[in-house]
Amino acid sequence: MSDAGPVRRPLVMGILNVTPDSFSDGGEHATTEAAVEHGRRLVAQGADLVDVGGESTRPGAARVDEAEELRRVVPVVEALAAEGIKVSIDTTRARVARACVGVGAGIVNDVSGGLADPVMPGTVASLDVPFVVMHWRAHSATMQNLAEYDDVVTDVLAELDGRVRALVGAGVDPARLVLDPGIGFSKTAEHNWQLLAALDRFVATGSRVLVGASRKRFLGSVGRPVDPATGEVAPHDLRPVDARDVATAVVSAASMRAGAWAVRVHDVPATVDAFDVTQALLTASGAR
Ligand code: PMM
Repeated sequence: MSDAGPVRRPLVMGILNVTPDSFSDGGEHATTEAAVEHGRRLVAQGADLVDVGGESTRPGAARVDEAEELRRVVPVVEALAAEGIKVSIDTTRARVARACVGVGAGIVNDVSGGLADPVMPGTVASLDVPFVVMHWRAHSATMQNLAEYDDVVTDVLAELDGRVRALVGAGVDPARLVLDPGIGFSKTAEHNWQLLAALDRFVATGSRVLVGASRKRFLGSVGRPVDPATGEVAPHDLRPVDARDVATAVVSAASMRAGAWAVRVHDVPATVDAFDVTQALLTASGAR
């Protein structure tokens, strides 16, 4: 046994999507209440922070307008923050980021890394909160047409480095930046696996690293029969979305071993379990 101290566990970021398909039964107030209640549950289950988002980024998804996004997320962020819960706001819009930080959000999580809204870099500089810079090439409607790389790990690292330079140039403190390889965004399943296998290269940049693989499609195709005609798993053969949490937890364990700062997940208990097991193993092996 070593006395080097406890193994570092990544933070657990619980996902709270405030979109009509997630909490849609009642009117506006009922939706807000249900979302806040779900946020509380995520924290009770072990989430360190709750990531509130009002716009779906599923491949092919259409955009929502800004007023609607604000209407969805601001009351939820405000209510959770008022209870002392740490909240990040998942948005590509500077005005949404500013409004949510104004009511208590402590992190801005931008899947476009500040590319989608030209005002975002300057806004983040003035808000002075941590900013998640995810690798992104285009909005959801077209992003899967852009899944082409010479070497996905090298290319994603280089494109993220470009974003970091632009953000720092706009006045953002580099210590505030968190890098995210953007699993599932303009990526094939093979690209996602290559990125996950190379997380240590992202960690080696010295920045904090966030991993968001939870329930994504590539986890639905693991171990499923490949259609010989297309070389892919047919949509009806994919593991259903709610049956991808064990696979997600395995990715969480791998992310911990690679030194990730945080993982973004829907099912918090499975990831907490995965971290407990990984911690026990690493402690027994004397690794830190
Ligand atoms: N993925 C989604 C949404 N937001 N944010 C970060 N930083 N990283 C991600 O991988 C990410 C994200 C899409 O997933 P969802 O629709 O299941 O929330």
